[in-house]
Amino acid sequence: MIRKALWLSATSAFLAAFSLGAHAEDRVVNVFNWSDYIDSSIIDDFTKETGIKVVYDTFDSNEILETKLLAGGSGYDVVVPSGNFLARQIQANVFQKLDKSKLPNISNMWDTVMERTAKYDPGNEYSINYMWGTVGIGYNIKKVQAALGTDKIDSWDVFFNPESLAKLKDCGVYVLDSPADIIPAALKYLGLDPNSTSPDEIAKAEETLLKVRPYIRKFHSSEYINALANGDICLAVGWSGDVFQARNRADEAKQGVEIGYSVPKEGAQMWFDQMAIPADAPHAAEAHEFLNYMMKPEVIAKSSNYVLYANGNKASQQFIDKAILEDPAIYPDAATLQKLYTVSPYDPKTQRIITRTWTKIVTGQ
Ligand code: N2P
Repeated sequence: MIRKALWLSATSAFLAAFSLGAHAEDRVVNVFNWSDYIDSSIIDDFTKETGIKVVYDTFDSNEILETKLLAGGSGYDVVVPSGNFLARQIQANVFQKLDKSKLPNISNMWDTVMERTAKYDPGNEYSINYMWGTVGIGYNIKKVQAALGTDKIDSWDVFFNPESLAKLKDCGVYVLDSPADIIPAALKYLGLDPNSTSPDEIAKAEETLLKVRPYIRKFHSSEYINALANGDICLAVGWSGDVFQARNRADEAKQGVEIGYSVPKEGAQMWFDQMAIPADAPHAAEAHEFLNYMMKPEVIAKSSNYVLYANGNKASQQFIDKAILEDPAIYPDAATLQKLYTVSPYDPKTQRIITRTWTKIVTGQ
């Protein structure tokens, strides 16, 4: 009897020690972020510094992220929706309020950006800005020159005018598979409100896109980086930093491919990608540590230097490469800011129209 009790207590001591050890090793944070959106050394450094393992997974569409979040039980601890999607996800109780006492580095954030993101997340209670950028036109300078007789692209007309896009068909055109990015651009091109919820106006955007549809090779939201860099396509409607990454990859490959990026004069969308913690995150404490780490000025500057997007951290600017900080297509100057608009979340009825419209455009019927 005594021997058995001794054995039992030894076993439970062993189990306790073991589970303690396992617990320490077990510290994990599951991060779901956009593709081509981080310098991976940041992840390694975070693990070295905190002992928290990062399981890092990527997506290239707000719709994919939203489907997972609304289903619940995604297992993710940190996700990065764009502001217009975040806003309605907050309404749907998808996120937990951030515990600001665990986020002292929030003092490094930039009030100008926080004022803008408060439009989606009032008081910035649920989210922290990761990066922000624009939707514009990435292009192969030489191929566009050869096809159009000019390499000066400053208007959406190059894309939305069927006569112009027809000339680029053979060298290849890719477009973001993202209705909330492309339909507002079409509305803006037509001189309409990019936030229009009028079915008639959305129908006009649809008509405009269907006219250029025959000249679009692919709708995809991440493949255009390599396609531009390799010279496989001559134009992509895409996100600013992705186009700049394509430019850098092309420069490194030294095959003579030169990539340009245009913020069209009619206006371009400015978006904000926000880090947030799902309400049912299994590792909320680790998620807060991750967010706080990402708000270290040197860390987030390293990310911007790599992904070529501006971030919402004011204190990081002293660590950002001068060429990036002074590039108005990345950190917009007053003249560029004038051209930028933001989008609001779609209400459920408009969302249904947008989804239907987008299916027609992508399938071309
Ligand atoms: C990263 C693209 C993120 C911008 N590749 C879209 N919000």
